[in-house]
Amino acid sequence: MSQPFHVSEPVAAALNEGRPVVALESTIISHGLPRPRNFEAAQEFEQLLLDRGVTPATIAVLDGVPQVGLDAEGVRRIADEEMAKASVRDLPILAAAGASGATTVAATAHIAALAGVRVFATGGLGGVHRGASDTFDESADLTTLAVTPITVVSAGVKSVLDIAATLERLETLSVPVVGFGTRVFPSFWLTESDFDLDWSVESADEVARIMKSQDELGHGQGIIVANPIPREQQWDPAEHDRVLARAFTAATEAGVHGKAVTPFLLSYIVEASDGRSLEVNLDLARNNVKLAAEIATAWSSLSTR
Ligand code: PSU
Ligand code: MN
Repeated sequence: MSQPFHVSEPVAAALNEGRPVVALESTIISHGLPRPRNFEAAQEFEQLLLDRGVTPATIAVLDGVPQVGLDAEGVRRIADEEMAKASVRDLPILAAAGASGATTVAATAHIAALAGVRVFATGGLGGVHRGASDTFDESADLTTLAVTPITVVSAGVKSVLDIAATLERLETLSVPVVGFGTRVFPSFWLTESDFDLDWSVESADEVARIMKSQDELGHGQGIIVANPIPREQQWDPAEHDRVLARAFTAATEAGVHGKAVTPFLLSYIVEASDGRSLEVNLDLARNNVKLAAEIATAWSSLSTR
């Protein structure tokens, strides 16, 4: 029977030979970054991996088929076309309709795991939104990582979220969270949040060993590696706080809800900061891609030994 998803030739070869592969999401390209920087970013993230001997597997649904690894035309499509923001629940609907979608962290993780990809780099995970006790708005990124064996490198979660509630939910869902070189959970544009982590790791090898132990002892959940942006690259905290306060007011006034909330806040914040938040967003994403390359390389040596 043919597979319900398509694995590109370079990704299939790398997986077969046990060489390192890193998954990349497409919602950040399609709905998280403005054009034309989004296209440059998508190409750059892939190139950062290639430069490190790692095969990129950018994931998206094109014409109904989940793709694991895009060719140049596929990368152009996720950057240029208007396509749906697709979480896990949207996948069968897009497939049946033959429609395209940019995959969130949740959908990317799900498809990557189906194909056997074990490491994934993103900017920031989704999480529990502020006010969730009224709106119930919690990203499916969290519940998906509870049942999906993939290691996600992320600069924590966006400070527009309720970080404390997000960490509590990850505890309930039994998703391990380790800080890379830190015991303080990062907050996306900022190196630190107000919240501490129980565990930190100092090397990519250590992450690979946790992955191996989890395969033996875990219940098939993911692992979050929280990778803070270096302090000298973080956004100015005072401007960050000012702009976020305005973004919340704007979102309330515009009445946005559901899956439109995250793209609305991100694009508002880019505009209101004159693009300064965008530069930090790109820096932290590059930083995560580079660390994911190291982890995938360590994983490939450990698992083929
Ligand atoms: N964080 C970013 N940029 C993004 C996202 C997160 O810095 O574009 C995207 C990711 O794809 C994540 C999604 O999975 O937002 C979460 O959306 P929601 O809150 O609707 O689940
Ligand atoms: Mn939501």
